[in-house]
Amino acid sequence: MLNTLNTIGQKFRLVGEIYSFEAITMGNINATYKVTYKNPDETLKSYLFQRVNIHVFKNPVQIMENIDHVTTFIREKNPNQIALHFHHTDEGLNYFIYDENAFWRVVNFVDSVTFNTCDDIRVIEATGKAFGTFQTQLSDFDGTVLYETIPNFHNTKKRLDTLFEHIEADSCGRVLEVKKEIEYIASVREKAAELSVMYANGEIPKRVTHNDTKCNNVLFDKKTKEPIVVIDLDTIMPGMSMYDFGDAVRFIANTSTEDEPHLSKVSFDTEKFAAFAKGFISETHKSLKPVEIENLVKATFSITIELAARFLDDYITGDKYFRCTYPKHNLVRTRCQLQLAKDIERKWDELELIIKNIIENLEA
Ligand code: GN1
Ligand code: MG
Repeated sequence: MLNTLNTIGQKFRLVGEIYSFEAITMGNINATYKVTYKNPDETLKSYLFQRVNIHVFKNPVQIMENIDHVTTFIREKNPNQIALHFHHTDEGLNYFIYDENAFWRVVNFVDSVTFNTCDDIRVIEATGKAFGTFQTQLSDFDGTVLYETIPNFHNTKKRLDTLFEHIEADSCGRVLEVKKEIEYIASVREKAAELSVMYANGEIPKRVTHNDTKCNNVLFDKKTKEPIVVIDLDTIMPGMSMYDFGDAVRFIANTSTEDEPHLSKVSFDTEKFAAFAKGFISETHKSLKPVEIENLVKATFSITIELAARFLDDYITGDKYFRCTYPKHNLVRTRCQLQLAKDIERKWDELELIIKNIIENLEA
């Protein structure tokens, strides 16, 4: 590994010598290493080396172009804000293809802390603000220059159709085991797909969205716990604003982790939901249309079902997409998301009321 990292570092013209490196296990798709260099003057500087998963991102060059467009835009608009800094090779590229299959990129390491679960209401509200600000910063960005790097990424209807096709095929013989899960998904299939159908029909505005708004995609200052920068820009594409909201709360308002095997620990925390919503809506409400605000709860439910469907689809087709650390990892993830979706369904009216109150307070 050290040899590979050395070659990559040279390609990106990093100075000094590798002092230490470690694998970062967060993230279900790409492989990431924190690599620390000793500069000629003995000081240390760290970078993140990332090998992009080209099975998932079929055209990684397009991703890097998207990232370049978006980070340049944000940097020019907010010169004082910390932005992601990707390194370039001698050829002026922000990626390097090593051997045939390895697509590498290098970004400066930002000393910070991230949260996989979070109980601090203040931090949750700040996360909402960070993703809301991110979206408003891009509200005048020309989304037509962006590639749709994973087509239909958050097309819930298509995701569900694909799942049911794969259930029909049952290529790994795992369908019988997940009958109950399939029954529940089938019972909410139409409701969960509704917003994606409206979006396809042009009834919901097309925004430039992040599309992976887990709270661990925000870096926080270690001391102040204030957000520093939104990261993981791999899936920036045109999309629905409310899905960014929904994806964030399905993660941050879960009382447990995304792959909690003990379902009794999994529920949807309305207080955390309220805190995130307050932060997000305070930043975005001026630019959002009524149809986007009115469907925030439905979006939360829909994307939770969508992710359950994606995990289940991966499980019944042989675990080829998401990184699994044990054999039934995708099934555990599916069950956890379904538990959460059921709880969101139960609390639906209460959640709508929370949104209503936030809007009323902002208008008052
Ligand atoms: C994947 O690898 P990571 O954590 O950035 C996935 C997201 C899922 C997420 C679930 C490109 O993101 O869509 O919501 O796992 N990214 C891709 O944890 O599929
Ligand atoms: Mg991601």
